[in-house]
This record gives sequence, structure tokens and C-alpha cells, in this order.
Amino acid sequence: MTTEPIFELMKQLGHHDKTVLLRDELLAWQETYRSSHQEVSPDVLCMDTAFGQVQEALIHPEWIALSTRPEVARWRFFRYDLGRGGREEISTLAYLEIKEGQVPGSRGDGEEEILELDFSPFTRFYPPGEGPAGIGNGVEAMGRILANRFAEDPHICGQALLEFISRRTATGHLPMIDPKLIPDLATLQEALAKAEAILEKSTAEGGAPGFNSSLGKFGFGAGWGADTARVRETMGLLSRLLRQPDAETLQTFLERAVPISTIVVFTPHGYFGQDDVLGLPDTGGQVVYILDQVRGLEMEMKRRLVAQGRKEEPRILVITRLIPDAQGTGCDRPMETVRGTERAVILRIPFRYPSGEAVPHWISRFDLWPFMERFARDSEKEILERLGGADLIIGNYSDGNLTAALVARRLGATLTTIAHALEKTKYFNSALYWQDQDDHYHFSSQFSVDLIGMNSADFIIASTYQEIAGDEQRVGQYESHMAFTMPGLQRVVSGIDVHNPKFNIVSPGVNPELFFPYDNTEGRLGEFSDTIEDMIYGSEPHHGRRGVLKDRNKPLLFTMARLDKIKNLTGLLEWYGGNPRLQKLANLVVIGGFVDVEASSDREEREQILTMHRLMDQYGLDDSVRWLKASTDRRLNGEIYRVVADSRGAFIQPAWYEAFGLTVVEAMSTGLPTFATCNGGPKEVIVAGESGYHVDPADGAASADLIADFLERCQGDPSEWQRISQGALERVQSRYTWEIYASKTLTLTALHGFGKWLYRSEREGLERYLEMYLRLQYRPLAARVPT
Ligand code: UDP
Ligand code: LCN
Repeated sequence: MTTEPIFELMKQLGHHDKTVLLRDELLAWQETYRSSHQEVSPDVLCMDTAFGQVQEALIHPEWIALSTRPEVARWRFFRYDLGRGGREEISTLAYLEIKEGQVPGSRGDGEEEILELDFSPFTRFYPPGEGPAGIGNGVEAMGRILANRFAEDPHICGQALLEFISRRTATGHLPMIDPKLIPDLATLQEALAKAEAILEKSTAEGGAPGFNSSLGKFGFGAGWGADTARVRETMGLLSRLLRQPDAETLQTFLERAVPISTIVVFTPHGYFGQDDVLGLPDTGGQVVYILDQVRGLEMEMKRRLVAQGRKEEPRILVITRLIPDAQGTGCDRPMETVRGTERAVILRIPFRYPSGEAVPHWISRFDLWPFMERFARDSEKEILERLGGADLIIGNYSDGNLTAALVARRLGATLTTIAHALEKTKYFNSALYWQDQDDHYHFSSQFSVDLIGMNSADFIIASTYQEIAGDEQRVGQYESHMAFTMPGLQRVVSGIDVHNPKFNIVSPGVNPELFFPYDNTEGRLGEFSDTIEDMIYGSEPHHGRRGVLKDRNKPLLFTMARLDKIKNLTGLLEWYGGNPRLQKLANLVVIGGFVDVEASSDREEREQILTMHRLMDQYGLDDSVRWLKASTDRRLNGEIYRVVADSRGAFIQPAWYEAFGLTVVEAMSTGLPTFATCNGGPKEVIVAGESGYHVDPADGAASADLIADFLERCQGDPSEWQRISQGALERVQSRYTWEIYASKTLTLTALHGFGKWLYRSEREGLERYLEMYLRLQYRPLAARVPT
């Protein structure tokens, strides 16, 4: 018999009329119970147990099953017998089986014919990191793993490294070593000693090394360095690595040795273009992210290739979907160069019906599964024709990650995937109740694709720790894929382990030419003054705006996002409308979607537009709120943030959930104090009280008060505004820049490129398992999605 206090709570919970309760619901229930049972000790009424926080309860009149989280990304499961009073710890598998039984129509006895998935046996070749602190620090973890392997098995690893740098790659890089002259480690060590002696002499004499003629005869080829000093250093690193391997030497050697000149980026869905697309359905931060990312990568690739003494020029191909009926966006153009780069190109390839005919119209990101495999094959042909292969393939979002995985497997390229936003955590219990919404969202296909993407990836890029493993209170997006079940479809016993060293926090930045501090008076874009004046204060009626600000002396509160439900712009309007103090202190400027409902063809957006109008009417906000339709000019937008900063206002990002939130970093980069959602990336981007504040979308009243308090404090003491503004600038400059991003990504490509080579036979099992899953599970599911 258990005597745990929580047992009492479980007995009471047994009367609940729902069968599955998540943590927030449990806490709400606990609160209600507590207020009506004040005689019971608070210790008894606590969802934080000796086994960790309770995350979920499965409820049955005779028993309760609990999932608990003793620490970030670790889980334990228990079953309480309410009749006999016992508690037993149960396995993940047993818990998932019980959980399935909570859904009407499922048996829950483990006997149901259902695909059971377990990726863990295939990923053991990379030992997982120890605890929560190591999660997401893949550079360090991989360096350590590879160096340990080197120390254990110097001959096998040394030979593998020799072969790795002696290959002529499909992308045309000349090898660093001629395998005919240096076939084995002993010869390599001898050759290195001779070369180092020559280089030492050459350095002492102050002359050029006459590299090709003097070192080529020993078997050394391209890529050792642009000058004598660098060649010497690189050779020194290799000698040291062969004598006494350590993580730092290995990382530095690989960073210098691995040539990366061709990158393919997949981003099929939405309207991917450089102008007039932001704010359209499925078209937001991912587009901005990729355009800035390729600029950063091209620069860093070039820097590294030059330092290696290689002649190759960086080439980047961004592959997206060609939309014949492009709605004036330019997404019907097969090719264009990415502005601000020398050679990065956007290549558009159409989706095709089985007949071969191109799909003419835009397709929601939830409906494109039947087209993906064909799209991958067509893309592969283009890549081979244009580049011969790829050193790195980068996937974006579920569809891009799938395509990238398929193509990378066939080309043998290093693969990284970027989720941007995993849909599973955005929707309430979306896996358990998948059948209720599959006609609309097709999560049966998408969640399968996500498993394929994340397990295929050599390394995964995440924008924040939050995205991988959440925090003490909240489960991370990737973490939610560790174990889950989709009754009747698949029981995922181990989907991904977030302790795997493949996980890396590599945060994006902003384009500093557009998003720079408001007090950089020389850089300010005066040409937009009149336009912005008219946008914010103009009184001419206009179908793209509503509301005219009556008192222009007040600071401005500003928000800008797609008019998507999850962005919660309507929520912000309600917070503002419901708080007269805030209305007195500041005006509100909202940029999002369309103001004219007839201009929108997206169902969710239309609903939001109507709600915006209803709230404007209900609270009578036409004198203090200016609502403008989506603004797609990025230079103009940069200046808007700064104009808001001039007014000593603030940026508000009220989303229900935000994976990262580029607008948050954009605002902060201009020195605009920012209040952003406590759910998701912004929780980590902003240090509350230092570089901004967090708002809770579930508590609008408190959020509105927090903003009003800040504005009042600033009225009394303007240095308060300056303090947060300065804090925001320092925070982004130290962490969120594309230089840091590009350097880390290329280092990861080098480390994992070698890791992939070294562990290629161990990986083969995983590849086969994934292939079978794709063919037997994903393909029929995708075929069910209507075209
Ligand atoms: N954006 C824009 N105009 C709009 C709405 C958004 O230029 O009307 C830009 C915004 O500046 C940011 C991106 O679109 O660069 C949105 O990215 P974020 O990560 O904030 O959200 P997402 O849309 O990706 O969910
Ligand atoms: C998608 C989102 O929802 C945003 O939170 C991110 O900032 C954006 O992608 C870029 O990664």
C-alpha cells in the first residue's frame, strides 16, 4: 500500500470526467480542488512529486496513470491502483498502450495491431550526452565523441581520416592527399615529418614554400592553406592528431581541412521570394531566415575556402516550389539570384501530378504530401546537373526536411534539418487525437515525415534550447517526439533522443543593414519618413488600414505578424481594449494580414480579420489603435521599429506559442524594448527585466498591466527605457548574429562530414529502417491526402 501524499490526490482525480489531462489542466483542477478543500494540507495537493512534475494523467475509475518529468528531457511513468492502493512504475511502452485505451475505439491492451517504432537501437553509435546541461551543445559533444573514438582506436580512425581527406568529392574538390603516394598511416606520418621540415626551413628563410613542387612530390595536394604559416599549422594539427588525439585538435583540423563550397537548401512550401511575399499564408520568418542565412553562409564559405588556399567559389542553390499561378509574387520565375550574394540562386521546381502536369496553384503546407517524392527526384536531377552533388544539404520545415533527407541519402551529402516550427506541439494533443483532425491537417503524414527528417539528419539545427528540450516547466518541441502514440496508426516508443549529440543550438540573427539601432542617426532611412508618417498617422480612408490615432503625443506600442491565430494579435487587441490605463499611456499600431476581409483567401486569416474588426468595434478603439495590412518592404519595416523607438514605445509579441520569433530579435536590434510571449523561443531570447519582458498570452490582464507599469516607470524616469533598450541591443549582439550562425554551421558540417564517413557502416541499419518506414508507412498515408 502506498502512503504517498499524492495518492490522496489521485483518488480525487479519479472522479474527473475527462480521461486525459495535461499539466495545465491538472494545475487548474488542483487549484479548484484546493479552494474547496482548504482543510487538506498543500503537501497533499501537489502535482510536483518525488518523481518529478506530473505532465499528464490518464484517468480511469479504477486507476490513474501518470507521466512525470524528473528533469528536463527525462521521463518516468507510474500507475496507481485506486482500489488496492498500490503504485507501480511502468515502462514507456506500457504507458503508451494505456494511453491509447483512453481514446474511444482503441483497445489499450497492447494487443492492437499497430506499428511500433523504436529508433533507439539505430542511434547508439553516438553515445548520448549526460544531462540537461549538455543538450544542444553538439559541437562540443561530437568533438569529444570523435576524439575518444580516435584514442580508443587510433589505427582505424587514422586510416578513416586519411581516406576521408584523400577522396575526390562529387562536388569536385581536389583531395588533400594523393592516395597513390600516401596509401597508409605510416607513409603519412613520414611524409608529414618531411614536409614540416621543409616548411620550417622555408619559414626561417622567409620565402614562399613552392608548395606544389616541393610538397606535391611527397603526396600532398590541395587545401592545406593559403600561405606557408597556415600549411604548417594544418600539417602540425594532423601530426598531433595522429600522435595524441584530443577534441580541440580534431575540431580545428576538420574545420580547416573539410572543403565546403556547395550547399543546397530546401524550402518547398509557401511563397518563397524576395519581394511582396511576407505575410502571405505559410510565408513568414522561414523566408527571411533562409535569405539571410545564405548570405551569411556564402561569406563564411568564401572566407574558409580562401584560407584553405582553394580555388573553388561558394555555390548555394535554394530549391523551392514553382507556382505557375503566382498571384503577382514572382514565384512563377524558375530562377533568380539572391540579392546581397555573389552566386546564391533560387531555383523553382513545380510540383507535378502523376500525369507530369505542373500543379498550378498555391497549396497549403498541410496538403502537399502527395507531391514530395516526385519533387525530390526532380530536384536531385537539377542538383546533379548544376553542381554535381552537394557538400551540405539543409532542409527547412517538415516538407523541406523530407526532401533534403531523400536527396542527401542518394547523393551521400551531409544533411542538416531545421524545424522552424514543429506542428505537433502547436495543437492540443495533436498526436493522440490525430484522427479528429486528419482530414484537415494530415498530421498522420506530417508527424511521420518529421520522424524521418530528424532521424535522417546528421545534425539538427535548433534556434534555442527551448525548441529542443523546453525548460523545467515546459516540454520542448523535439522532446515531445521522444515517445508518443497515434492510436490505430503508430506507437512511437522512441522517436528521437534529445540527448543525442546531433542536436545543436545555432540561433539565427537579423540583417544588420536593415535592423540597426534607432540612435544611429546617419544610417536612418529618411526616405521613408513621409510614408511612415502616413502609415501611422494619416487620416485618409484606405482599404488597407483602420483607426486614426487621435493623440499623437503618446508613445507607440507596436506589433507585426502574420494574421494567424497562433500569433494572437486579436488577443493583444483585447488586452489593450480591456485596459483603460494602457490606452491612456500609449497608442497601439498593429501590422498584420489584410484589413479588408475580401482580400484574403485563407480561412483562418479571414476569421482573424473579422475578430479584429469585432474587437475594434466592441472596445471603441478607432481613436487609439491603428491597424495596417501586412507590410512587405523590409527596409521600411526596419525604419518602422526605429520610429516606434523614437516615440519611446515598445514592441509586443503576444503569440500563444512562438518557435523562435524573428520579429522579437528585429525589434531588439533596433533598441526597441520588447515584451514577448513566455511560450517558446522568446522565453530564452529575452532575459526578463534586463533585455525586455515576457508576457503570458493566457493572462492578458496581467500582461497589459506589465506593459502599462513599464510605460509609467519610463514616464517617471526615462533612463528606465534606456536601460531596457541597451539591454536588448547587447543581448542580440552577443548571441544572435549570422556570423556566429554561419561559422557554427560550417564547423558542424565538417565534424559530421567526418563522423558520417567514420560511422558509415553503423548508419546503414538506420538508413534501411528509415527507408522501410517511408515506403510502408508514409507513402500510403501521403497518397490519401487529396490533391
Ligand atoms: N513580416 C513582415 N511583414 C509582415 C509580417 C511579418 O515583413 O507584415 C516579417 C517579420 O519582419 C519577420 C518575419 O516576417 O522577419 C516573421 O518571422 P517570425 O519568426 O516573427 O514569425 P513567422 O511568421 O515565421 O511565424
Ligand atoms: C517559423 C516560426 O514560427 C518562427 O517562430 C521562426 O522565427 C521562423 O520560423 C524562423 O525560424
